[in-house]
Amino acid sequence: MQFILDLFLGFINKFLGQAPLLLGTVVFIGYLLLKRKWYQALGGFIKTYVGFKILQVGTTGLINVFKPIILALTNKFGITALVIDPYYGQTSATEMLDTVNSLQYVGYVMIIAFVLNIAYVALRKYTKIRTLFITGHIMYQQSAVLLWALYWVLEGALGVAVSWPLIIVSGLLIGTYWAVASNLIIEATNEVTDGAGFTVGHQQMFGAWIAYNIGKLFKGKGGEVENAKFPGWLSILNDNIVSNVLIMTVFIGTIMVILGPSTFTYDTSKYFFSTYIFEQTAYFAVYIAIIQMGVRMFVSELTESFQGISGKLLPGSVPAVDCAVTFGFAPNAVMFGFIFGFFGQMVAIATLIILKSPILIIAGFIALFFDNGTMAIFASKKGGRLGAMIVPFFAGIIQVFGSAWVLTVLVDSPAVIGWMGMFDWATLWAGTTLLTKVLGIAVPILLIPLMMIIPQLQYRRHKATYFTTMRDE
Ligand code: ASC
Repeated sequence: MQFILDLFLGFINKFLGQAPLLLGTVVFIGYLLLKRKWYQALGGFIKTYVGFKILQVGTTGLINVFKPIILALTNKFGITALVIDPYYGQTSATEMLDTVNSLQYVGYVMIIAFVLNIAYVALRKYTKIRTLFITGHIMYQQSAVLLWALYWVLEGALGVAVSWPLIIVSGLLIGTYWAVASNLIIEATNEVTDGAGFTVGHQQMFGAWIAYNIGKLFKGKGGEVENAKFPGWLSILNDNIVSNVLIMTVFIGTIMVILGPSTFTYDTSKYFFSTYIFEQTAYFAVYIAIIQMGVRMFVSELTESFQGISGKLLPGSVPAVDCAVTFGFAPNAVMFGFIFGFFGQMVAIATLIILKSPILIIAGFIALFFDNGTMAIFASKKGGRLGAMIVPFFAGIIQVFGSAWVLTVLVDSPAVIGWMGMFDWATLWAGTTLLTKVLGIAVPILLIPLMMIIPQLQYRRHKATYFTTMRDE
């Protein structure tokens, strides 16, 4: 009896308790349910496992280059510098959860959320939800960051693994957000994309909805966005690697210069201080590229096995996909978003420095480009150039202040190097985390039925055409 119990517990801890093995198993079972051959299922298992391991090489690397710089800054000036970028948020989350042997629960949160989203669509007569969130890397990222944030403010002091009630609440909450927010933005996305038949499933869905509605206020007042001319060199910012290195060189490079060469140990026979700085800042892009490669590898397996299943269950649901899919419809607006969001973030960061905030925010490429780019597209649909300038500018300010605020309660968790920074995360999720710290788990629990009111209100406004956006009806 004892032997069987040990075997069972061993399986739970050493197999299902290990994130890459757990996710690999999910993919394996998914493929078998889809009636793939056993060797294809095995291939999926291996790709998922290896992808996850590659991801971990990237997150460890990112922490290793960044932590010494933050520590030096803290020791010298008592300031903690943190980056607002999804991969820094994700890395903080997974590394922290790993210290309490809870990394695998991110997979559970994601599965609970996805199953809930499927159930909402299946029951659409009652829930009024038409959309299925399928942006896999964002699903993983958000599951990880929400679990970390709620765990840290509710249970972190105990130093033990994440509790089951919290895993379940986090899953139900994030799944409700995926469904409700992507459903909210369907009509606006249809307008922005000339009816391309998808909606946005990303990190600024409420932000894009707000941007679209604020844009209406400027209707007819601003010029056209798409006939604006930009200088050619701006196009280099479209490249992830180039922009990551440039932004980090500006921000981290400045910090390293202020700290001075004596703070760092490097081989002076091989480096000038400047080339050492450039190597360090280039490493940020290196590790982000590695993280993205790993995530893409396991997420593409997960989505294939998930989607096969959901596709069979839910023909015609509207897919919620990456915000970048909208960029082709308004490329100039994206540039407006990047530039004015950058100005907004600079104003906010300067304010933090002037006010001697103990938390210094470092701008990250993804929030600047993808978040503000998306909001500029939605704002400019009705609001033209004026919308595309004003909305991202204020969004930039909010991204910095909201993130700095939530980081005040997360900064003591081990391995923290940043927060998402994306609009919904600097507002809704920052607020949820802060309120949960004060009022407890009732906050995330109550948020679930509260969010479910939104699709009901939407449905009331145009009952006759509401479901015709579904592609099978
Ligand atoms: C994110 C994230 C990315 C980008 C990408 C934009 O939030 O994690 O990799 O935005 O989805 O296309």
